[in-house]
This record gives sequence, C-alpha cells and structure tokens, in this order.
Amino acid sequence: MTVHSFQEHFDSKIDREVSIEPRDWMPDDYRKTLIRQISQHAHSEIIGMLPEGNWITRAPSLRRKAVLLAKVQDEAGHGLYLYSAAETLGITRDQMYDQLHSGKAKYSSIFNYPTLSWADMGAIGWLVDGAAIMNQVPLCRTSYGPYARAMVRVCKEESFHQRQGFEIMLSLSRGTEAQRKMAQEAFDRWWWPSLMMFGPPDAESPNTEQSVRWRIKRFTNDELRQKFVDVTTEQAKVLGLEMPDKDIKWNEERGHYDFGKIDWNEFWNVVKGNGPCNKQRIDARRNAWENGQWVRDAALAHAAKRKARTGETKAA
Ligand code: BYC
Repeated sequence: MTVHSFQEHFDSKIDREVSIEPRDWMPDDYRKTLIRQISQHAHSEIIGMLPEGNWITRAPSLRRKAVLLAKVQDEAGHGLYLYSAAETLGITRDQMYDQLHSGKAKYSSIFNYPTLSWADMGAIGWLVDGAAIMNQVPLCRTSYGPYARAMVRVCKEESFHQRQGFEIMLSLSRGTEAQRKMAQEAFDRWWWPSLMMFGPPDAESPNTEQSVRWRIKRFTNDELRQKFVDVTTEQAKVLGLEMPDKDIKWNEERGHYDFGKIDWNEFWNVVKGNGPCNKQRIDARRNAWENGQWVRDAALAHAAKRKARTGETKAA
C-alpha cells in the first residue's frame, strides 16, 4: 500500500467509526496529538492527587477519610491507565515523566489552586470531577481504541467522585451557618477555575478543529463548557447556594444559561506556570520521583537476582 492508500484506509475507518488500534497505520500528527492529549491527561490525574491528598489527615470523620483516600487512590489508577494508553503510541513512561518533571508537559490548570478548607473537598468533587465527567464521557467514544477503553472505567469512577463531592456540599449547605458559609466560599473560589478546565474558547483553541475531525474530541471546548454551566446551575439550586456569577441568566431562545466573562488572562497565566501552586505541585512530583529512586533500584536488583537464579536452575 502507498502512503496515500494508507491515509484513505485511515480516513475511512474514522468516517465509519471503526476504532484505530496501536498496530494500525496512522498519520504522524494524529499520533502526536494523541500522545500530547493522553499524556497531559495522565499528568493531570497524578498532579490532581495533591490538592485532595492535602486533606486526608484532616478529614472530619473516619467515613470521610476512607472515602477521600479511596478517591485519591482512584486518581492514581486513572493516571496509570492513561500512561499505559499513551505508551501504545510509542512514547515511554520515563519520557513522559521527564516531560512533566522538566516543566515541558502541561497538566490541567485546575490543580494549581490551593485547597484551603474542608469544603474544598466537596467543591472539587462536585465541580472539578463534574467538569471531568462532562469532558470525559464523550472520550469513551474517542477514535483511538486504548484511550476510549481506559475512559470507560475512569468515567464510572468519576461519577462516584462527583456524587461524593455533591454529598459533602449538601451536608455543609444544610449544616450550621458557618458550614453553609464555608460551602459558599469554596463554590465561589472553584467556579471560575472549573470553567477554565474546558480549555480556551473555540476561536482561540488551535487544536479543536483537527481533533474534532479525527474524532478524538467529540465536542468543542465551548460546547462542553455550556453543558457544564447548564447542569451545575440547576444543581446549585438544590444546594441552595448562590451562583458566583452575577450574569448567569436563563436564555429562553438559546435554551441555555448565559454566563459572565471568564478571565482568560488568569487562565493563561496559570497554564504558563504562574498559578498560586504551580511550583509546589511540580516540586512535590519531582521529590516523590527522586525519593522513590531506591525503590526502583531495589526492584531492578531483585529482578536481576531472580533472573540469575532461574538461569542457574535451568543450566543445572
Ligand atoms: N489546563 O487547543 P486547545 C481530572 C492547553 S483530570 C492546562 O483547546 P486541546 C481530575 C492545551 O493543552 C482533568 N492547559 O487544546 C483529576 C493546548 O496546549 P498544547 C484533565 C490547557 O487539547 C484528579 C492549549 O492549551 N482532563 O479531571 O484540543 C481529580 C490550547 O488548547 C487547558 C483532560 O486532560 C487546561 N485546562 O483541548 C479530579 C481531558 N486547556 O498542548 C479530576 C482530556 C487547554 O497545544 N483532554 N490547555 O501546548 C482534553 O479533552 C483536551 O486536551 C482539553 C484541551 C479540552 C483539555
């Protein structure tokens, strides 16, 4: 087959919704885009453990602690499925870690904000995992097979995460006046950064058009952001919390909520490394990697000894 016919075969699979698998021919840019998106997604899951990990020792009850611990462990699992999916495209895990630790790779802007109160655990579950589900459910049908399959399990777990966050917010908003205030304050701080998770507006998103054409992305950044605003505004009513956006208003004609202006300067500033916690997050990952060196060395030494021993047995 010529490159031309390989391309035709690939295009026809995309059109027919047949998933692309690791051994299939694919255009270089498709491979590059997937490595970029899947590795950034994996890094986000791993860095995303840090803001919540901050509250495990301070959870208000044994039940809350057990649930939060399980949630943070789930995020580690998501990171690992995603690193494995990216590896099928020809990049190694060491290369991806290196890109993260050197500051070359991006990860979600949302995890560069601090977790200041227990209500932040509720707000993160409700809003951040809620935004993640909105973005990730369509990725269960993304055109690259290993990514789509990883997302099925990730989404099931994210759905539990979102519910646990909403339940924390519900308990706080129905609690004492101080607890209600803490919930509102967390909502106010996490609302705008959650909207930024969906990425820049479509008109300023260099990757969306091509990714939608390749069916990597099923919806654009603005489409998903709007769905999230519509759903979350209704949920805030159930919680009895005030929307942090004074301009939010139902638009009968559009059948959607109109909402206020997002501060894109703040977004780009965080993406470029100048958010409130960027340095702290990367330092934590680098330290974990360096402090874990002895474990990797020990595992390799053990594997080498085992190999030598089984070699001896075979020879005898
Ligand atoms: N933060 O052309 P665009 C989670 C970058 S984990 C930082 O629209 P694309 C969770 C973008 O990478 C949540 N950077 O890009 C975990 C691009 O830069 P490069 C993570 C962002 O890829 C633990 C540039 O801006 N979810 O939920 O078409 C606990 C232009 O953007 C951001 C995923 O990763 C951002 N928010 O669309 C709880 C989902 N937005 O790479 C929860 C999978 C954009 O060209 N990823 N950038 O240098 C996606 O769906 C897409 O990659 C995005 C961006 C919608 C995020």
